[in-house]
Amino acid sequence: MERTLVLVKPDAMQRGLAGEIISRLERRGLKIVAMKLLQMDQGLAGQHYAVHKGKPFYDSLVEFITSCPVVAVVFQGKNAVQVVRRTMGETDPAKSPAGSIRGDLGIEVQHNLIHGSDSVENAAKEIALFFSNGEIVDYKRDIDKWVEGE
Ligand code: DAT
Ligand code: MG
Repeated sequence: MERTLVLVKPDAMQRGLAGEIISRLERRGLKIVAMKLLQMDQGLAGQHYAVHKGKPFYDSLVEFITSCPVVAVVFQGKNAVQVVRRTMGETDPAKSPAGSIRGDLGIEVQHNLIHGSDSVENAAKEIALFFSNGEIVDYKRDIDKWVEGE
């Protein structure tokens, strides 16, 4: 089953929105298979945001993501990557549809509340940055057949 990495970003932590954000994804039917609170350091931020190195917003992005603890979650489910991306909304909250996490809770591009992997390939890489294999716990839920089908 597909997995994806979600980070509840510092702005959401400061605003007390971790529960709201995780809850929206959980209610969608996605299953939490790993979760931790951690403070990202420069090294981890550099690896996580490697594709953005050299962009004008990179330094400010790293400063922001390392500014306070984040909650890292691995969500598992059918089409987990796409489902999380659609539930998040667009990168810029101002352009995100109402009903999405960013569209309902944000207003500005850097403070966009949540990270979600953008492909299955990147999800695997990002999950490995934040979690060891032993920290990811797969399990069956009684409701899985109602959420995912047989
Ligand atoms: P996403 O988080 O939607 O995958 P991304 O991977 O393109 O977006 O960018 C990573 C983060 O960098 C994004 O969540 C917020 C920040 N960012 C992106 N574009 C930006 C911009 N034009 N100005 C400031 N911050 C930006
Ligand atoms: Mg991205």
